[in-house]
Amino acid sequence: MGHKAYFISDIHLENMQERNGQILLRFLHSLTAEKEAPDLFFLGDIFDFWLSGHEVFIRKFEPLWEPLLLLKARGSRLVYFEGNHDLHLHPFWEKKLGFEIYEEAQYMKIGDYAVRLEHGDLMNPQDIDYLRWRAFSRHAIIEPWTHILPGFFWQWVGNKLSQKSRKKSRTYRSRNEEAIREMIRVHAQNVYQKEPFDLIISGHMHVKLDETLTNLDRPVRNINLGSWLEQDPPKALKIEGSDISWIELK
Ligand SMILES: [Mn+2]
Repeated sequence: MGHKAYFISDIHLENMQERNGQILLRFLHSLTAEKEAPDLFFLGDIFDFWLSGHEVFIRKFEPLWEPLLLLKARGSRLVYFEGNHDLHLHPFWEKKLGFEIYEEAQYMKIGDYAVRLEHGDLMNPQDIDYLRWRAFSRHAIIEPWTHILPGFFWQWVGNKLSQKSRKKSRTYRSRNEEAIREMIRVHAQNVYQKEPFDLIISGHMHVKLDETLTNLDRPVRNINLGSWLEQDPPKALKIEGSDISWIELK
């Protein structure tokens, strides 16, 4: 079979000691042991908070760098779509680890498929508060301050923000799972009309979804990766040639 690519998102990792930190580390080490180095796609919100290239984050998640550097050295393509909890990643993730960084949706040929990839934080046009925060945090005037102001300050801001959003979104999700699925579906159909694809992969919504849309001019696979916070065991998506499958991680 062909070259392999793996996709994960929405781990919302707070430190390396928690269960998902250990699972992520084991997963990365297992990839370094594969015969042909696979490609790896992070679809955002891997960390509960990461901003710029501050030491405080680099030190906190230090065990991850060895397997990632090894993958890069072995020829893996490493791709990171920024989420709403991990942003302005260039200083460390691009410069030190060799990731390609994207802030917006991209189209890529992966395996046998034309794939649209995105974090998914623009799927809900009604989320006005979030869209304002996105515009603010990505504003050209604000961005330099994310690099200049010290990391411990941003870590404090990040903790405050994610406590708030976690509480709000957990209740919201449990009450609205079917509505969220419909939102992911409607988004896929809308963006398909602008530029078609065989497969769309998103994260952010924390509702795992894998379905085929049959109301477009070809069958289109619509996947949301869900979140490791709500999966036991957590899963990674794998594409190899024409094969699309889920891998359980332990
Ligand atoms: Mn998100």
